[in-house]
Amino acid sequence: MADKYQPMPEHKFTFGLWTVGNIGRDPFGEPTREPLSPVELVYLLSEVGAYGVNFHDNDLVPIDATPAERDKIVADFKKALDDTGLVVPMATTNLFGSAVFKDGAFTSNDPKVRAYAIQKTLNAIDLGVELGAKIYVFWPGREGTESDATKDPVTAIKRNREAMNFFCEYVLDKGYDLRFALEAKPNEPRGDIYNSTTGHMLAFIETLDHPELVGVNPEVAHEHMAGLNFTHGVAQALESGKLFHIDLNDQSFGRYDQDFRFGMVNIKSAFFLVKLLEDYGYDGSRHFDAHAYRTEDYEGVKDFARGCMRTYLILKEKAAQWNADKEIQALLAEINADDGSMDKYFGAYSADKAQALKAQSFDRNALAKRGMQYERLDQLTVELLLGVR
Ligand code: GCO
Ligand code: MN
Ligand code: MN
Repeated sequence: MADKYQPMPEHKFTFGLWTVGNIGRDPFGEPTREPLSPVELVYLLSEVGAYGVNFHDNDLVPIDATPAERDKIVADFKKALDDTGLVVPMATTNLFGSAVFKDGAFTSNDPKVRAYAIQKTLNAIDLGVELGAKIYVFWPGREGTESDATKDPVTAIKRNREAMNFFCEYVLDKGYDLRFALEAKPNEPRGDIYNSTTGHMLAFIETLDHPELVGVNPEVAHEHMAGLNFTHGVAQALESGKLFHIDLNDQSFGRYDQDFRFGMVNIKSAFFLVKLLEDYGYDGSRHFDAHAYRTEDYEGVKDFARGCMRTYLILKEKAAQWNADKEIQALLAEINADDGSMDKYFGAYSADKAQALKAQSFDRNALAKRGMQYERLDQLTVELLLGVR
């Protein structure tokens, strides 16, 4: 559809090789699509108008590839990037697929597995940097337990920290222009995963040796799986300068990990998310970590990818419309009315200020009587989203 909702490079829409390359396998059924090669996926992404492509080390280079095979694969991939103009803004490590990671990677109880996981990540960082990645994601998919009899959670935190500190030093030592983004998920594939929400990750980052190199990669589905308000988590990351990357998709509350097309389930929460990102000038990738329904062929995969970007752009337009809507803005001005009489009590603490505030009298009952008009405001928002404003 040639209209104003066409993806452009400045929108920074990216997809993982594993997203459009998802072959429709689920725990109950066999794949429904033939695999495409990384090069074919680059051309598919170029056709739908994506800006960039991200990958796990083994999405691109099979885990058992020889060095010569690796070099050939990387060369072919680079050629496809050159041909299409696609870039690689982010890379990551697969620390969950191989059976060796059945008890986790950096938090595994087996020191040889922990060392192997660190080695694998060092190589994967080199690969990502070679292809131009500036953001490196850590998703602790297997860093968790089914039973807490099996692993000490404090030890797990320490192992995780030690690994992250090691990678920060590695990047500094190598002079790489690379920052890390930690992605939380509450469960799946482990019964419970450590650092289960974006909030946990933000707190963990502050305990690292180089917190300035590390931010977060929040994902819609993961916070919704935990029953949380995703926009609030993203706002916390953004406000503290830690929103390095974002995984957009959709998910019904209380379900398994669905990875649906962005905006497919909850348009209103997707709207407030897009509005937040656009209002506050988030300038990182808009990465879609989702996949097409298992019912689709590759034409359906393209419909899926186009749909993610198109919905984002429509919601971006709706956010601008909301910000320009006179009735909504007048209502907001009324809701936030401020005669300045309380200014003297806000801001930095002083003993005099505290003293004065304690002496101020408030008519609590009168204050409580004020109607906030939020019903009207939300209804106006719903009508705008439904296209009748
Ligand atoms: C999931 C995760 C992953 C990660 C990916 C990049 O639920 O499986 O979202 O898709 O985002 O491994 O680190
Ligand atoms: Mn996910
Ligand atoms: Mn993700």
